[in-house]
Parts: sequence; structure tokens; C-alpha cells
Amino acid sequence: MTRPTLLALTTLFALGVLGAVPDGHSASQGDAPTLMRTVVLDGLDEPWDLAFTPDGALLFTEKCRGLSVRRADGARHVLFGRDGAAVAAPDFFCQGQSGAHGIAIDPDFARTRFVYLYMPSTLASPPTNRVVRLVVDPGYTTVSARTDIVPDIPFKHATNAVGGAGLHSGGRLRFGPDGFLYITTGDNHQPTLPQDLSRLGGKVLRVDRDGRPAPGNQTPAGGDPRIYTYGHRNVQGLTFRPGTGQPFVAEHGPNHTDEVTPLVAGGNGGWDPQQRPSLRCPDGYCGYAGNATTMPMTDTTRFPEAMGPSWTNEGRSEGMGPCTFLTGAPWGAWEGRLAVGFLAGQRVEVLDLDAAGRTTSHTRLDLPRQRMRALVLDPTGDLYIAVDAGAIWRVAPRVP
Ligand SMILES: [Ca+2]
Repeated sequence: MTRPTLLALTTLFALGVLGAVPDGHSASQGDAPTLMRTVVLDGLDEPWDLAFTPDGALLFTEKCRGLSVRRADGARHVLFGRDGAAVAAPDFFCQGQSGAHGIAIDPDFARTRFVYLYMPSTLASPPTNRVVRLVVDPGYTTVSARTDIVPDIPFKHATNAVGGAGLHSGGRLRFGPDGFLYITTGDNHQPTLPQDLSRLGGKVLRVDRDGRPAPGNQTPAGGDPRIYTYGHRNVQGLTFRPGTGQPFVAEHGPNHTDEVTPLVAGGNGGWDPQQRPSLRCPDGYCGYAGNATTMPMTDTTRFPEAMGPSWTNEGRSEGMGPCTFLTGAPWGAWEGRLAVGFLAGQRVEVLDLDAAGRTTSHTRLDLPRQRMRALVLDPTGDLYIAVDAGAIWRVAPRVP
């Protein structure tokens, strides 16, 4: 390599031009995109989710602060949440893993100015997680007309033998291409919750913009009709496959097996941490007892019809959380693939799926090791990543 070439490469890496690292399972590496990473925001306090409005604002949550905006002119402003926000919400709080979580923008935002936020609230006793709908003013200076459209998502309000309060809240919000709002929830370390069709924990919900059940949920008879799928553990990734619109979720495993799962209306994810005679289960919660065989993330012995995973990480749990499909021509060979982020695993994997939704290969992105909390595409197809350390990155693909 000539010195000028080496110098040019060094400069490119200094500018944040990164490549993809094959991990031995991947295919089609020849035309994988080059990635250019830049830091868009930093100094944040545990950012959790982000979303783009059609008029160029970037909305984001910080777990203990609430909902903020970076306006098109670059100014940052806390809109809703703790004291100091444009609108302080005295019922909002953060505890354990919980706090301001998912954000969704109304599909008809230009007309409605509706924004949706997932957060815990003391308006109920004991507290609940809830989805709050807000109206954002045209200048992004404040919010109004709060309406709690789904106020009754269970929150782990007390410590038990397997962990503290505020754990396993789920919390991702996304509108599907069908125009309905999907909501992921968690099992709260409560053994009966995931398979209990009368309560909203350990589920994926599907509702309209007022929180009413969406048509076509196919909830099993007698269940809460807002339930789209059940039998989940702690779902924090949610995205929709281009072309088919099928929802895919990513969820944390216990001490093994994180899962990516394509969803089917009325489906059972097969998580059931109730008492099992063969296991020692503190406070009756078997979620951390046993192994992938005796306490599986998808129990096809108890639930032969359970939805099978597209992919598992085949090992210890690494906190698989956010996910998004990659769309847009700049992604080249990766267009249509599924990006999934890891918290403890501190990486992003890009999965290649077959027509049935099964993963056929995966490739790890060469990014700095950080706890990956949110993965969102902007309107141009660039990938935005929120990391727990307090930053939001933009990762732009460029086909060589
Ligand atoms: Ca499962």
C-alpha cells in the first residue's frame, strides 16, 4: 500500500468511515455498504427511543427526563416529563429499567400533530405503564391535550425474589403499515402474566389512535381485545418487514436465548415462567431457573402452536433489544435486511431473512462497542442509533 493511500484510509477512519465485519456466517459481502458514522447528539441521559416528524424534527426520550425535541434549526427542548419540561407531568417517574420509553409519530401527523409516549405513571395505584398521546405545537415549544389512550399496562411496582421494581416493562411503540399502533410490554417478573389474556403484560398490543382494539387482532376468546400476541418476556424491539408488513419483535432472553420473532395475529410467543415441578423458582417465577430446554423462550411442549423464532443468539442472553428493517437503495445488498441491537452484547447484527422470515445469515457491524438502545431509520434511510452512554449516532450507508 502506498503512503498516500494509507494516509487517505487513516483519514477516512478518523472521519468515522466504517466497514462491515464478516463474522463467518455471512454471505453476499461483495456489495455490502460502507458505513459513515457521525454523532448527532451527545450528553443525553439514557436516551431510549427516537422518531422523526415529516417536517424535520427529531423527537427523543431520555429515561428519567421525558420527551424532548431537536428542532430542524438544531435547538433542543424538553417538551414533556419531569420538572423543567415545557409541560411537567407530576405522575411521570423513572425506576429500575422503566421511564420514558417508546415514541411513535401519528401516520397523519401533519394534520393531527399527535405524538405517542410510553411511560410509567402514578395516576393509578399501584402505578402502571401507559401510552400517552400528546399534541405538539407547530413550533415544537410545548405539548397539550394529553390523552392516556392505554392506561393499564402492568408495571412491576415492588421488588420480588428475582429483582427490583421497575423491571421488564417492554416499552417500544411503532405504527404499522396498517395504520395501527403496536405496543410491546413486559412480564414484570410475574409468573402468570405472559399467558394471562386478561392483562396486558408480556404482550404485543395493537390499537387505534384512541387506544381502542384494532380490527383483526384475533385475540383468543375471552381475552382483552387489544392483545395482538401474547406469551412474551420483555419485548423491546419492533419493526415491520417491507413488502409484507409483517411485524417482527426482538426480546431479551433470561440467562439464555434472545429471540427475534415474526408475529402472527393471535399468536403465542410461548414464554410461560410459571411454576414447574422440576425447577426451583423464587416467588414462583421460573424465568431464571433451568436452561433453554427446561425453561425455553418458546415452549413448544406446552404450546405446540407457538410462534417460532426467526433467529436466536444461541447462547447467553445479551439483551437483544431494538430492531429495524433497513430500507433504501443506499443499503445495497443489505436492503430489506433486519438490524438488531444488543445492550449487554454491545453490537448491531444485520440478519438476512428468507421469504418465510427465517434468518439465513448474520453480519456484525463494525461500530464502537456500546449498549444499543434504539435503531430507527430517518426519512432518507440513514440508520440512527441511540446508545445508553448518552448519544445518538447517524450511520449512513454508501454502496462502494
Ligand atoms: Ca418466544
